[in-house]
Amino acid sequence: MMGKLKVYADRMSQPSRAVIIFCRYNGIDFEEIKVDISKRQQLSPQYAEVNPFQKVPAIVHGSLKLSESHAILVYLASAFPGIADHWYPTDLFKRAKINSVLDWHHSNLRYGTVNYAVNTVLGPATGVPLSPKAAAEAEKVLLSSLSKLEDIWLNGDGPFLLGGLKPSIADLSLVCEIMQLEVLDEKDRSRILSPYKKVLQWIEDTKTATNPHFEEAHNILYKAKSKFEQQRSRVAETGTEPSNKIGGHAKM
Ligand SMILES: N[C@@H](CCC(=O)N[C@@H](CS)C(=O)NCC(=O)O)C(=O)O
Repeated sequence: MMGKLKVYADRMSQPSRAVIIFCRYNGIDFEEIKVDISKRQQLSPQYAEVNPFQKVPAIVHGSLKLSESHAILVYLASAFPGIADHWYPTDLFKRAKINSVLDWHHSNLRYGTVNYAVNTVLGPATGVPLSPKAAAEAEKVLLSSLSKLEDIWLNGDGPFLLGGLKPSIADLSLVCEIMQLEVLDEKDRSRILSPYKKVLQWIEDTKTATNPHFEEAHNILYKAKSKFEQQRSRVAETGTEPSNKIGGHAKM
């Protein structure tokens, strides 16, 4: 018999949140084991036994140890009974298109989002200096990805990716990614996202479709957002750099 599913995660990590929300929404019985990136726990020898790549998330299910959130979501949607078909359809054409979105995500939306957030906000909190040049390059990738989302992936009849009427694992993964932009200065976040009306609506639709689990998993991010806002107003008032840190020496 398979033991209980173990999910190794840090909720400040967007792919970790996607896996947690999927498990919670679908009533999968699992144990969440926090791997605190701010304490560099992902680099411990114990965690390397679970995931030799030393990133979160990862799962252990029976003798299976699995890293990479997309592979994890595909496995969970396929291995657990009673998961609604819309998450990862059995129809091969639909499944292939979802895989296509997931592959695209890594080097486009995720690349742009992570590098923009690290180089504008998360950097100092994670021991990495801000780089306006790297941020400008990341912004180009991010804007191009958002416009591809708007014009191509969200160009179907339904409210979700590929014209879906209900969310798939790709909706969950990509929306969790974009949510990382919550930590930005509001004027940057709004400048980046506000031109993409379909994207904004799709974020809301994905939240609604997966709540209360979506908001519950994002609470930590909302807390970090307000901490960063307070830091920014302190810097604006006093001209001094923030001393308190959120996160670790890692990419979120
Ligand atoms: N492609 C991987 C990305 C995993 C990843 O980059 N995780 C980050 C947190 S979002 C991490 O563990 N960073 C720790 C580090 O770089 O040391 C996935 O989808 O699971």
